[in-house]
Amino acid sequence: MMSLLDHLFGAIAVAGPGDGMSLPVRAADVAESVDWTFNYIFFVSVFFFVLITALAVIFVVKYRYRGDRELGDGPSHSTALELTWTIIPSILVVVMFYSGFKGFMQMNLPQQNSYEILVNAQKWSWEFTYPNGYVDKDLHIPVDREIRLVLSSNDVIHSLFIPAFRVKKDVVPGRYNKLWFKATRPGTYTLFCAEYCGTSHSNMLAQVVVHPAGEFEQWLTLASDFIAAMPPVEAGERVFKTRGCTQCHTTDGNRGIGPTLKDAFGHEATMSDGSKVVVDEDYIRESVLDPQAKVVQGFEPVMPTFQGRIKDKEITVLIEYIKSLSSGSQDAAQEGQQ
Ligand code: HEC
Ligand SMILES: [Cu+2]
Repeated sequence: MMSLLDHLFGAIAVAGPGDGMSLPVRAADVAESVDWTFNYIFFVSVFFFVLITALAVIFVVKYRYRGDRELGDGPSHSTALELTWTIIPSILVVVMFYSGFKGFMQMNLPQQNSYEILVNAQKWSWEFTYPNGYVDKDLHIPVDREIRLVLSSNDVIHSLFIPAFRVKKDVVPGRYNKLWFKATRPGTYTLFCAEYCGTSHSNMLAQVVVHPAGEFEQWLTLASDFIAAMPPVEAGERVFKTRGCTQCHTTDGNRGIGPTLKDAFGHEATMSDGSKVVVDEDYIRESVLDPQAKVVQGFEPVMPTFQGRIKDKEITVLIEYIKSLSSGSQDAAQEGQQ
């Protein structure tokens, strides 16, 4: 019983994380007005549901058929009653409209001086490009600052949904949708794709990391320099993860949407036309920039091109990482050098 009540009244919980079961934590400025509107509509609906159902039951019992009786003249008209049931619901729905419209405008009117991050969606990962050109698979933002996301898609319609911020926007190929919000609570939240977009739709997740005041710039500087700061294999692993390669390629020998990259380097792969190719530096580079040039036998040509979206030095460390996944990778590496 307690948990049922929790569930019902979770909707009106005002305070911090874990307080309400029905609605997630509120972590952005627009969340409050969204929740207010939601709760208002919810409780108005509950009130009328209970009232109307109860009256219906009472009337069914009270005025049930009890044999033929003389029916007197019932009341025909009551101005007071009709005014009441017209005016009160009108006020209730006008309040609904007002609060909904206010929240809508808050979300959709451009804000000044916002921090802009480009978002690119593709089957089945997200890419966030920061003003300095750094690209990450997760969304990092500073707290208490207006953020403007510019959304584009490489393939089908996706939808960017951050429940904790109460924002959701379609990501449509061929146009740029925009989204504004201001995060109010540092922490880590989940970003979902909310538009069914194919096989791995349910894995199309990203983290939203809201950095406390002052820490965001630090994070961005560190993150942007990682290739210089890390050994190539580690940097490559990071590129592999942040660029969404893991959505389709495993490194443990299991087949994914694409072939596993374990032991791929230095070995022969068979293409869809029957030809054989040795996986070396140039082949990996070509696979990343022009994946459809050679398609591995037994796989669909679904790998997106990274042409124009990945820097040469990122490809270089990626190659080092893929090399490190092969046993005897040293020999293979040397072969590749010749
Ligand atoms: C949407 C799924 C998908 C993503 C994302 C993806 N790939 Fe692929 N990849 C494939 C498929 C499918 C193939 C096999 C068909 C082909 O060759 O195009 C493939 C083939 C390859 C090959 C050739 C493998 C072999 O054994 O011959 C390499 C190398 C490769 N991908 C590297 C990458 C890298 C690096 C990334 C990230 C930058 C990446 N892929 C991202 C699906 C994907
Ligand atoms: Cu999607």
